[in-house]
Amino acid sequence: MHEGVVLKSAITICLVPEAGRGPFVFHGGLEAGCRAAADAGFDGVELFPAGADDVAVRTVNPLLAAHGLALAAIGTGAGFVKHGLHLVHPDEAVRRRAREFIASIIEVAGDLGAPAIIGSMQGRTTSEVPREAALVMLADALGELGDQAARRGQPLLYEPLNRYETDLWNRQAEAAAFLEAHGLETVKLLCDLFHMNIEEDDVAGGLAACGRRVGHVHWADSNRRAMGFGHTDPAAVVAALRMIGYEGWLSAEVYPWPTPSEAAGRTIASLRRHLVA
Ligand code: LER
Ligand code: MN
Repeated sequence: MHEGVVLKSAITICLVPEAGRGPFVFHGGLEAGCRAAADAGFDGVELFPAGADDVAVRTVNPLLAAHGLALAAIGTGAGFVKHGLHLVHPDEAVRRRAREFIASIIEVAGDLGAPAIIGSMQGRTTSEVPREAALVMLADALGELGDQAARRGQPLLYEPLNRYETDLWNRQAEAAAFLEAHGLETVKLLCDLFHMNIEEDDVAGGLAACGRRVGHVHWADSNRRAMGFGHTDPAAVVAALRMIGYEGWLSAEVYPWPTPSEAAGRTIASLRRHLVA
């Protein structure tokens, strides 16, 4: 869909009933999601599975091949949504299970040639684990899990979230500086335009400031609807991504509003308009 450019289009498929109201376009199973993604013209899909043992993940390859799709990334957030796990939890046993949950998805994702995402699994501070201690835990976990991902030939994607979802890192450049300071070379940033609209002074400027650290983009408008239904300026975003030489996915992590197919169509329309020079 975008000859001559190296940005690729993806759309989200959620396989977790507990996240049925989450910002994912397709919720009706893997097969239907892949078919709809291909019909709408996407290059790939991003999956939000129940875990590494989710049978859908184990059987995704033939479906991808049948529909001419690639796998963009796999989310790990079901560990938080379904099991209450996160990486800075006060209970050491819960933190360990959080790492194990993510590690198992990194392995499956590695088999499938895709990166894993740490978004809500980063967690947030508590009275028992204040921010300074939480950041030590986060750096340690990102180091170990990032090295595991690198052994599978993939980056680990770390996603700053808006202030209502985490108080660890909300802004891209600050997260990039944290990764630099800890020598976390195997970790890349997932820049979600919805979170950035809340937290950054300037969305395009926030992307430009992160340069080679940008590893994945969630292509969402300011209101978490498909690009074109809010007030983000996609042209400025694409210009910033081209300026830093980003070569990767623009993945629609948006509400299925007003319908999944209209969200998909609006997303593809925004990409065609801004990616094809
Ligand atoms: C995950 O990619 C994300 O952006 C979160 O806001 C979902 O809760
Ligand atoms: Mn996101």
